[in-house]
Amino acid sequence: MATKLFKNIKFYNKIDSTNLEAKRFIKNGKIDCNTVFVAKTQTSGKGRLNRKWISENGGLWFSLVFPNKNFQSDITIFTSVVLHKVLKKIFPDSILKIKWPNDIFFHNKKIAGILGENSNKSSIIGIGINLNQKKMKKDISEIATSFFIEIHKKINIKSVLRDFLQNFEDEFPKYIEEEISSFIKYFQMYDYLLGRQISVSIGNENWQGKAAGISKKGKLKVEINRAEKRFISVDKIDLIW
Ligand code: BT5
Repeated sequence: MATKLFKNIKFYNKIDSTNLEAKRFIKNGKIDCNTVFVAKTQTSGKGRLNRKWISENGGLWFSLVFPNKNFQSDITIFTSVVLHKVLKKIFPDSILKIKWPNDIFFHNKKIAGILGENSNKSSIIGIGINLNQKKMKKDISEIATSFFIEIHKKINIKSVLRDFLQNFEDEFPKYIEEEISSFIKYFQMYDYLLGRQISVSIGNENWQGKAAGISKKGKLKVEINRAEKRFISVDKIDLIW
């Protein structure tokens, strides 16, 4: 399972959160190469802004850890492009879109999410994919789905991880050399928000307008009263139906 880029893979049956475990390893100086932490279940999975990430058996929950490396926030966009490519290859007929900056959507439901964090001069990219769960927990069943729910096929979780790590490794040099600009075209083909009326929130502030794609630097473009506003990171994006 290890690759040239990810030399060390650590498996857990149950852990609070693979991102938290990665942070503990970094803090204690126990990591000296790029490492992947994978868990079958997480008891305290994290979303962005400390939101809860439900991580039951059947999903793929893992974190990529790059010691002594600080990525920019567009690493989550790069990761969502890689993840989309991998999932699209495995499920060629499914309608998968990327919701800026860190979600994969199946029709109108979230099927995967990404959490990028910098900690102690290191980078952690946490990835959660709903694969074989037969149903989603009640509190997220309206907004989330799994591949099993959608296509009624059991998926080999380890082979999804293997594919993902290999694809990440293959595309990574391009990201390092050219940053996110060379992935914009791909992103735009599968942009979930493009052309939709959206509401963007940061803290107590809120903007409403039409999603107009992403910039060369990976910022979200929103058309508000005929002017364009660009966002580098936001707390929440909702569709206005
Ligand atoms: C994310 O946050 O989408 C980032 C998710 C990252 C999870 C991975 S799993 C491995 C690693 N270890 C961790 O502890 N985390 C990472 P955000 O955009 O803030 O979305 C969070 C929101 O998604 C929640 O508030 C729920 O509404 C919804 N949600 C929770 N669990 C979900 C699930 N399993 N599938 C889809 N949506 C979910």
